[in-house]
Amino acid sequence: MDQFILTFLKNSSGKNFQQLADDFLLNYYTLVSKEGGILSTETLKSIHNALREGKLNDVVDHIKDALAAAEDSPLNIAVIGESGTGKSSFINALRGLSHDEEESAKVGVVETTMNRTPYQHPKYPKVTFWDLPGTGTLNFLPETYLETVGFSSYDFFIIISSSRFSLNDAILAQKIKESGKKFYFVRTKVDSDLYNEKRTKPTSFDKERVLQKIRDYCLANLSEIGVPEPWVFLVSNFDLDAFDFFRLEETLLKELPAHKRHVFALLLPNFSDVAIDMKKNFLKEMISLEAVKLAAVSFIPMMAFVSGFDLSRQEECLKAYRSYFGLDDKSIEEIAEKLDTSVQDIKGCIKCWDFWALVKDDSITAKALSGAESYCAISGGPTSAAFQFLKVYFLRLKFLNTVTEDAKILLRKML
Ligand SMILES: Nc1nc2c(ncn2[C@@H]2O[C@H](COP(=O)(O)OP(=O)(O)O)[C@@H](O)[C@H]2O)c(=O)[nH]1
Ligand SMILES: [Mg+2]
Repeated sequence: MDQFILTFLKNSSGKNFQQLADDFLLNYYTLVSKEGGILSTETLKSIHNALREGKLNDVVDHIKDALAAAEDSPLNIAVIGESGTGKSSFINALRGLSHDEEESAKVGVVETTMNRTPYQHPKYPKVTFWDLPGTGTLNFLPETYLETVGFSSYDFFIIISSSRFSLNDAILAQKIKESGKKFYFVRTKVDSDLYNEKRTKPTSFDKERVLQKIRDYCLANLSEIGVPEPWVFLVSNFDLDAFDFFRLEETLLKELPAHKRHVFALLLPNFSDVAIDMKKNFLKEMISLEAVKLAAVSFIPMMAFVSGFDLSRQEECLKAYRSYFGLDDKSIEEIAEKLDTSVQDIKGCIKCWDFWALVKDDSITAKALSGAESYCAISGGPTSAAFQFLKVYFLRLKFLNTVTEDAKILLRKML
């Protein structure tokens, strides 16, 4: 998006809005991954139209609304399954918590409650996982189950089993579908199936064949009980990087409404380079859209542009990025403990803790200055405002790149 923003700034009067609008679309598509970004097709169309017609006020409003919706959307995820299937473990894995942490869902506890239990995400209070009782109880009444658990409040449902899915699961899936919501089948404990298979058939053991067998079995089981075109994801709650966990995340991202994708992407655990990059893409999109918005604002008379380069806000931003990628104080302490080394040692291998080194990067200043100069040569506006805005933009991209590179470094150390 860099080039688009600089070009946008360069052509003030005599702007070719048609060209800008088309370039915006092209740039946007290269920015977001195939799962889509935070702009819905309709919003994207509205921004494109507003740009084409040179209605910069509308461009600003559409982007502002989209950014606010992405940041403020609550997400409620329902997890249904019998006791013992790995629901609590699955919820903890998604919340990035190990089982022994205080806020984690208790693992290995046989539930007696018929009620739903909420688990808030420790970093994103708008995200709640709901542990819902399984369908295997005598009290399960498909007609009233969804009403009882308050189905309308969930964004989607995950139905978990560590063996066969039951007829009740199929009935429930059908009801969920009728209510217009999405459901996904997750088959847990795949690691232990592999382990058992290897122990019993050490010579003929073939990992891929065993996985295929489990997958085929689940699909046959689901279609036998009447779920049309079932989707099932094989996971191990102990090893998210293995099996279908990432595919599950990609699918959920793709199927969520655009404004909910950002918060879902942020909560994804950093278990692999691709998972880190996926999260990074969403943050990059936020930075870029904010910059496009400000570029548009800069051409609107009387509209407040940027008010100085606020260091403490940049520091807050870096801190937030560190937290998103598990590089905050608490996480670093945990990593140091796991690796049996000191916090200092860990911080010494990464760059994202040196705020001043990042802020003082001369290449950022040079890029911002050159962009601002060409803007001001044409618009006659104050160089300083454009410079500050571009500096923040390039700096945030730099923060993001640094934090994600660091996250990958530590991930490799942990493996
Ligand atoms: N091998 C393996 N064990 C798991 C997995 N998920 C959960 N478990 C174990 O299964 C047991 C029940 O897990 P829990 O999360 O309490 O299930 P819940 O009753 O459905 O909440 C515990 O001993 C977990 O450690 C998994 O993916 N693989
Ligand atoms: Mg449980």
